[in-house]
Amino acid sequence: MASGEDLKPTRESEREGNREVIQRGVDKDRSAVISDTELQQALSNGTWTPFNPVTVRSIISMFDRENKGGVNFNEFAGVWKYITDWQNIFRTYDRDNSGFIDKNELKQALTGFGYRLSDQFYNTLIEKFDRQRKGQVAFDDFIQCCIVLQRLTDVFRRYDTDQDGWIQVSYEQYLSMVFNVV
Ligand SMILES: [Ca+2]
Ligand SMILES: [Ca+2]
Ligand SMILES: [Ca+2]
Repeated sequence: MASGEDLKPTRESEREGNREVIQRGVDKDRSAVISDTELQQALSNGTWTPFNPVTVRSIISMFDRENKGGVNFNEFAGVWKYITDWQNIFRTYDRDNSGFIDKNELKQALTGFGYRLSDQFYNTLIEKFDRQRKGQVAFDDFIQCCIVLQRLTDVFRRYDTDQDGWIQVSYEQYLSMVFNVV
């Protein structure tokens, strides 16, 4: 980049009209498609560890309409907005600005999204999504936690037609439910 323009996506994305600059920077091999690897390299989870590849895959597949294993520049606009929205949410709930979401912050976030979960279940969530074994979750793992929770809840709701929080499913229904998510 001329004039030493900073390509850091987190900062760029906050400015309107710079999406094209970001896209060119992220599309390292100039294929006009942004792959998992290219997106992963462009993203930061706020620590020195690589951005969760499972989260990257989830996000790409949400916006990749033709199943091409990446997103074109048009779809990338959606990807970038999605990630920026999550960044804002993460910052809002990371009350102590630690760069991590601890159990209480996660509780406030998910309660804010409308989930009603027990204290014990928050321990389960942290254990499951805390890839760095810090007892709290980084940005990428926070997104992953929310995506998985949302998908599982959607599947559950489809069966819980009377919305009482209970479902009765057969073995094969149960398998289909799980296959919808994994
Ligand atoms: Ca590419
Ligand atoms: Ca925090
Ligand atoms: Ca029910």
